[in-house]
Amino acid sequence: MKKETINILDKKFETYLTIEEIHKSIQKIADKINTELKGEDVIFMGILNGAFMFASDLFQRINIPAQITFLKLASYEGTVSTGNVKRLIGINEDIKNKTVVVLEDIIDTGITMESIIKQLSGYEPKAIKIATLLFKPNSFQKDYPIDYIGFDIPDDFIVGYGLDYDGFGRNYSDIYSIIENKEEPNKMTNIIIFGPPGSGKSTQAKILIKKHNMVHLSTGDILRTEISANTILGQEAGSFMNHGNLVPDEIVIKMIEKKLENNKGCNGFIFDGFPRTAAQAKALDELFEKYNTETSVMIGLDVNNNTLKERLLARGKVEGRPDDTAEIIETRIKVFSKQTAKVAEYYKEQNKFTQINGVGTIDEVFERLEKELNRVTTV
Ligand code: B4P
Repeated sequence: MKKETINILDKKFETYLTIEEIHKSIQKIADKINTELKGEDVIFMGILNGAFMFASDLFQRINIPAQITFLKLASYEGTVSTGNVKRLIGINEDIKNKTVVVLEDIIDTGITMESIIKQLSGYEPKAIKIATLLFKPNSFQKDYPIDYIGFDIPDDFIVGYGLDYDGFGRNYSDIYSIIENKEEPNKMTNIIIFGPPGSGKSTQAKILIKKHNMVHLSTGDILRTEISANTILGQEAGSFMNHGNLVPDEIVIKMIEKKLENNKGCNGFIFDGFPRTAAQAKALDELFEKYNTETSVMIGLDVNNNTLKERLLARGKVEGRPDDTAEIIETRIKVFSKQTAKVAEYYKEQNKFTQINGVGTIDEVFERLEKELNRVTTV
């Protein structure tokens, strides 16, 4: 995603969610509501001012009979101080026995929403559901359920798409997060070597780390070490690997999380064999965000299937790896095209994917790899 910077009053913000991402997420919420609340007497209640854009975009996607109204929170006047709790105004409709869906742009501590629920309960609706476009899990202090969430977000201050900074910024269709006081991004270079089994990922990664002072993370190697040490993780992973299948995401992601934690502050990582699924790619982005860094580039090695099979069968003869047999190699190549190839799309969308020809001698391929990396990164 290309980040755009905007100024609102004295603050600077950068793109956080684009309108396309927002609409995609709202469509998912609408699909869920259309299914779950079918046959119910439904009334949507948008909380002003922030939720007006969300309410409008969501309501357009609702295809079950439903009403919509808007409510505002106002401070109590002339009475004792009530802290942050505000009075709900604008409930003109009879909501008795109806299913109310409260629409909020953002929920953080959850205190305001708790007060809304309490006040609405007095009108005896059949049920109260909550839909919020944005949710701050780290700030949330309450324990009531939130039925529909567009995005979980960190504690940053955000504007746009109905959200404001001192009354301004609501008109932007994208959502922006504040950049003031944010740390400078970590100067790490993080490279993902990508390709089918036998394309030379490990082979090239091993040469690359000799030349650059970076940390090599090969999920295949880490898993094989666990297997030979006969750890619980190894026993579990072995049953998948020996059949040529992928090890479940949660195992691999936890493993990577631990490695990143142990190598905080290094110059950068070279990943080979990871990420292999969209879930792993997403998890890596989230982990990197925690360390204030990001993927620099994914570089693909393009090799035809016959060459892949020849290389892996040759390695099978020499090293005797249990997954380097003709039948398991076929499975691994199929697993790659079915489950892993699409990971490249994830990085293409971020403009971070590039590819080189992976056929040739190891040195020839390395030369191409170095040239491409020099072109697109600072290694
Ligand atoms: P990996 O260890 O990643 O094994 P691989 O895909 O076969 O590639 P590798 O990197 O070892 O081999 P390379 O292409 O360098 O994965 C093994 C298994 O672990 C997976 O099937 C899966 O079960 C599990 N797994 C790993 N990561 C996972 C994840 N993230 N999620 C879920 N499961 C995961 O080299 C192959 C051979 O070709 C070598 O012998 C090499 O010498 C040779 N070679 C390389 N380049 C050559 C060249 N240019 N010319 C001639 N030979 C070459």
